[in-house]
Amino acid sequence: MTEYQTIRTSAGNGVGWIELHRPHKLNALSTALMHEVVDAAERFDADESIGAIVVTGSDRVFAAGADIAEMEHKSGPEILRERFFADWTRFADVRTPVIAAVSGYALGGGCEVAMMCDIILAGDDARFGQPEINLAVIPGMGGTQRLVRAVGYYKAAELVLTGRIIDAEEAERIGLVSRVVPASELRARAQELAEEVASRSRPAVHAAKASLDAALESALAEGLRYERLAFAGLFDTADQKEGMAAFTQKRRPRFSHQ
Ligand code: CO8
Repeated sequence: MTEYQTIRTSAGNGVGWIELHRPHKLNALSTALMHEVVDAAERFDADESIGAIVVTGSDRVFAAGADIAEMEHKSGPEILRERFFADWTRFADVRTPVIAAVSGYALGGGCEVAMMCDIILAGDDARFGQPEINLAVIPGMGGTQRLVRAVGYYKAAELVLTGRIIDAEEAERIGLVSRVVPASELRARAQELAEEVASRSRPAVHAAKASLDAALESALAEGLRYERLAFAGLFDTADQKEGMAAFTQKRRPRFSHQ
């Protein structure tokens, strides 16, 4: 495993874990942390043995947002010239499904990182919000875009315009999280869920993730065309033959991920 300063990584049973680890700064997302998360995610993505990635924080905090101390004195042109935080798009672009396992605060950039993931599993102590308006800025890592798509315009507008922090129950009710579990079980449940995804045929999983992304990024007709082509493409995989043969032969499939 690579040595990282701001995250910890581990892997087992087809699942790669990325744990945000800046305990004294509530896992504030620094540039260094972004580079390490992107590096770890891309390494797991390139690893044939990994079928799902989990991103998590500590029990107290997933991430309290972008590192305010790092941003405080920047000018607008600097943000643009340095392409400040632009590399998070590489994290959002990995083809392997990513599960955010959120305990405690997921605020600002923390909430935005969670929304870059495919599934958000929340401990019952989780808190979500886009409080940037209190700093006289706005979300800058996709918050205004992904939150609208996740929960609809009116709820997103309320949260972004007031900076209100919501609990896990409300986040589930409005569709921001996939599922709420007892905080004490969060890691075990995330591993179980990730193993379930990792056990499926990788080509099908990658095609499913890409098609789901197309739903967020394109008009319906375009998305339907994308899905149809992706569906047809899977009929050239060994796993499709195995999956359908196993069904007709009433046995469990053995996927080769080819
Ligand atoms: N950045 C830097 N340091 C932070 C951050 C942060 N976002 N959040 C907490 N910390 C630090 C505190 O400064 C403190 O450090 P120290 O002990 O050295 O003084 C330590 O973490 C502990 O924090 P608190 O004492 O504040 O802990 P509390 O339990 O009292 O409060 C909160 C917890 C409520 C989470 C509080 O820390 C808080 O409100 N944090 C800031 C939340 C926030 O505003 N987040 C949004 C940040 S802006 C953003 O994410 C924009 C992303 C888009 C960037 C796009 C660029 C192009």
